[in-house]
Amino acid sequence: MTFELKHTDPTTKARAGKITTDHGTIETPIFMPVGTVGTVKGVHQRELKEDINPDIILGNTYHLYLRPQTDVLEKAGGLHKFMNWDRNILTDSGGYQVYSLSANRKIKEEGVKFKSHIDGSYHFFSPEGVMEIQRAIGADIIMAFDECTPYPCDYKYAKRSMHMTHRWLDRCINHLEKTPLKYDYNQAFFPIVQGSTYKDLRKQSAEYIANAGAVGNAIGGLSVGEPAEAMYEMTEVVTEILPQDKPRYLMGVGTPINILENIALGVDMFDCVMPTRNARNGMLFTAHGTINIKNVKWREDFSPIDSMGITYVDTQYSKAYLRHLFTVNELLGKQIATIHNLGFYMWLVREARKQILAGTFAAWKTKMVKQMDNRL
Ligand code: PRF
Repeated sequence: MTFELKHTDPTTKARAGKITTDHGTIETPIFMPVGTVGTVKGVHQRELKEDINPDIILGNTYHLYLRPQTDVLEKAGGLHKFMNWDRNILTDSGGYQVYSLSANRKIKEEGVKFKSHIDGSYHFFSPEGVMEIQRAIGADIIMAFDECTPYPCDYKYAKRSMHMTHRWLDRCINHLEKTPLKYDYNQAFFPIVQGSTYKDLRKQSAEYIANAGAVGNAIGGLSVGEPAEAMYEMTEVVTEILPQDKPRYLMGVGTPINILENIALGVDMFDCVMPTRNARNGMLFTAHGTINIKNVKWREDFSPIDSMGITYVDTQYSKAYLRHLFTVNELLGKQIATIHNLGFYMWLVREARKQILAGTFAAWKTKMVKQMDNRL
């Protein structure tokens, strides 16, 4: 994997770059649609490629390990072949998904014992095991096994957890060196900064992660309930330390506004379930704010879903029709809303890139943040 920094914004810390892997190029800043179990929910691979057109999507080790299970993915020749997706894939390590199980897991130095959310069976994830699973899934970018601390988190726990995440990182790196690639393309490995909302811990963690000398770095443990200001403050501390010449991935973030603010702080990669999950609940993101399409106010609004027309659904269907589909709980409603939201998120990061390259990012960001902070 290579990363080429094309331009850094003179007034903010926003960057435009280009990642190249064996599955193609990724223009940054980028948003990665979430395809947890090997599908971006409700979207055909053909629509994903032709209408939404992301350079990279995300999968989850935790879910894929439980179903269809690692051996099936290996027999298929990896996740790309299994799901018929020939562009980039990144897999999260399971560190966050296991943490979300709260009552059903036990974290120890050796690893995490957890109870499956599917059948209640017990499983164990270690840094070593997770590297092997990610080799078998075969994503282009694979993530370190970490502990994502909750918010709030007391200082003592955050510090202890951060040090364990660092020790787990060393174990991931050692084990990866001994674990050969399974397919005929390379895999890049990203370590993850933790440290909760404590500046000194974030600084320490960023230094440790930078020292690992990986081809890209991630920031975890944010967007877990802390105020947005705390998130931005932590991102800023970390991006000051992480190397300039490597991509930076802020995990699980966020709203369109969060994304623009973090791009301004020097983040290059994002993923979040928000555009897809909220779409299935009838929430639409637009350049002028959010829409609850289930609201009665759209009952007789025959105007297009979004006059910007980023994806074909925006102009092919009216708000009244989409509201109707949600009212009668038709599958197509969720599909249309998902394509719309992903189209909008992709537009947002592509437009951010254009504005960075044109030197107009700061003013555009201010305008967009104000504009998107509305309920229509
Ligand atoms: N760690 C991992 N995945 C993640 C996170 C993390 O801290 C987050 C936090 N927002 C989202 N996804 N491994």
